[in-house]
Amino acid sequence: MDQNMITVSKFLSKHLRHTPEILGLTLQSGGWVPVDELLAGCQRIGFAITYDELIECVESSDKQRFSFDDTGDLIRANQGHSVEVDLQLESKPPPEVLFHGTVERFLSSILVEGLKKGKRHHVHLSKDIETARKVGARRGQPVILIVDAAKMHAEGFEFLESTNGVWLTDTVPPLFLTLSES
Ligand code: HQG
Repeated sequence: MDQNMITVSKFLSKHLRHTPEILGLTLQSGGWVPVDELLAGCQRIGFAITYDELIECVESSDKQRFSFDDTGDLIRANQGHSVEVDLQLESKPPPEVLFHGTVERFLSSILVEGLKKGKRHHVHLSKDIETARKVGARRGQPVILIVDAAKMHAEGFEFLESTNGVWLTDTVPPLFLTLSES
C-alpha cells in the first residue's frame, strides 16, 4: 500500500469501526453501509475519496480490512469495531492452537486476568505466529502467547472467524495461555 492508501485505510477504519456518525452513517446489520453514502459523507467532511480510490484501498489492504457485498453497493469493515454491530459471523470450531501478539508490559496483567477484549467486541487471535508477531510489534518488541484453542472449545468457549481470517472470542482465561519461547 502506498502512503495515500495507508491514509485512506486509516480513515475508513476509524469511521467504519468507531465513528460512522461523523460521516452521517449508521451501520446496518452486518456492519454494512451504502458506498454512495460513504463517499458523500467523506466529501462532506473534507476528505473526498474517489470510487476508484475506495476500490484500490479495499483490494490493497494488507489485512483485508474491508469488503464489498455481492452487489458492490455496500461496504464494511471486516472486524475491529467498537460501535455496536452484529457481524453475523457463525460460531465455529477453531484450529488447535491460536496466537496472540502483545508486549512485555501487558504480560503480568494478562497472565493473571487472561486476555480481555477491552474496547473491542472480542479478543483478537491470529492463526499463525508471524501475524501475531506483527500485531504485537505495533506496540513494541512483540511477545507471543500460544492459546490452547482446542481445549477452550472443548470446554464450551465460542469462537468466530472474521472474513479476513482473524479469530475472535470473548475472553481467554490464563490457564489456556502459554508464553512462546520464540
Ligand atoms: C492487551 C489490529 C493487559 C492485548 C491488529 C493488546 C489486530 C491486555 C491490547 C487487531 C489484557 C489491546 C487487534 C489484560 C489484553 N491486561 N493488557 N488482561 N488483555 N491486553 O488493539 O489484539 O490494524 O484492542 O495484548 O492487527 O492488539 O486495526 O487488540 O496488546 O488484528 O486492522 O491489550 O487490531 O488490526 O489492543 O489488535 P487491541 P490487538 P487493524
